[in-house]
Amino acid sequence: RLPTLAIVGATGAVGTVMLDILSTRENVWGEIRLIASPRSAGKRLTVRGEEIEVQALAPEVFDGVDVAMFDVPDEVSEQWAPIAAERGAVAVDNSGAFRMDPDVPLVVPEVNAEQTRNRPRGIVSNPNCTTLSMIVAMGALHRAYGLTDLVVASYQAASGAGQEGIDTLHDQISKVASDRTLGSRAGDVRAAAGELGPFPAPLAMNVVPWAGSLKEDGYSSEELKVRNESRKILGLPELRVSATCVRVPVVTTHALAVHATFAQEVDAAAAREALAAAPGVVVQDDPAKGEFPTPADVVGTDPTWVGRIRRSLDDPRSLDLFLCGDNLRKGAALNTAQIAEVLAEEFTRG
Ligand code: 11C
Repeated sequence: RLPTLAIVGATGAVGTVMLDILSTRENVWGEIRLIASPRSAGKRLTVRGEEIEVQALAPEVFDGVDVAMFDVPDEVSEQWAPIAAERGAVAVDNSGAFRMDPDVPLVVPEVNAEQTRNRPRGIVSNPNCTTLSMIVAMGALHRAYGLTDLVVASYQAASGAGQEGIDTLHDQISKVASDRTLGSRAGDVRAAAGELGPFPAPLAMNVVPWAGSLKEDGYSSEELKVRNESRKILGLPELRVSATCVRVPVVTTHALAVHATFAQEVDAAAAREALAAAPGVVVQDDPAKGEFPTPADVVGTDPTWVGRIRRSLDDPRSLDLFLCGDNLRKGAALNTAQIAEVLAEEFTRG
């Protein structure tokens, strides 16, 4: 029997990408159930070429389910992932609710797939999209050289803030697009852009050095997630991480500028080779030809793209690089699907 899968949050921004991903990857699933809030129940959505009616979230929908994916806000996961686990499913959760729980593995299959088996609560967590947009490449470099320090600046897309983020960016762009005087006086973009939506400042014609909520010492929740999750996934509890998370006017695909320091000296050409050989990583690094990854070229693809790979001029143990990853695919739905496939194989093989 092929395992039964439930997708909770099937109608959201990540859920929509999940249906596309499940329709294009090798099929390892028997029944697929689509679950959402009562507001969306009754809608019909297509997955694997088959129309399925969305059911309202309730304990019974998990009966007989082997794997339940959650693409919902933290508080919904917090309440419902344990209910799915009680009913016998393994929950694969894409929220921040359980990531740092010592009894919940935080899994990126290219880096630590073996952790999937270590799930005393019946829950496996999927990392934050910003961490995920660099961690496959950083895992490959860590295996080659032994990572000790990470300094990260993110350039995060609006869709990290969900459909509301996407809609806000498009609305603002249409409001500012026709006025060619904008951008020359403080406040003129803010006055023209209209509603801020989920962002604390206008995103059109701007960059905003903020994502998430305010935490201790002035850091944002997003910056602490990059630090804590990188440590947990790489198994490096002492890794020194410094992150500044910034929102940019891109719809989808997060980018990151990374300064990584290692236990041993590094060589840019060898690092390029190690990255090119790593599953899930593509190197695009020929600046003389204008070749480097950009969100506009990467969106809709699965791998982590890496370019601008340089050995630091001031430290032979450090590399500077620029990475791009689709935050809704590898950053969310694809990684969740990959974790679920590891579980499906476990159930099918026994
Ligand atoms: C953003 N990375 O771009 C966030 C969204 O912990 O899963 C995902 C938040 C999370 O705003």
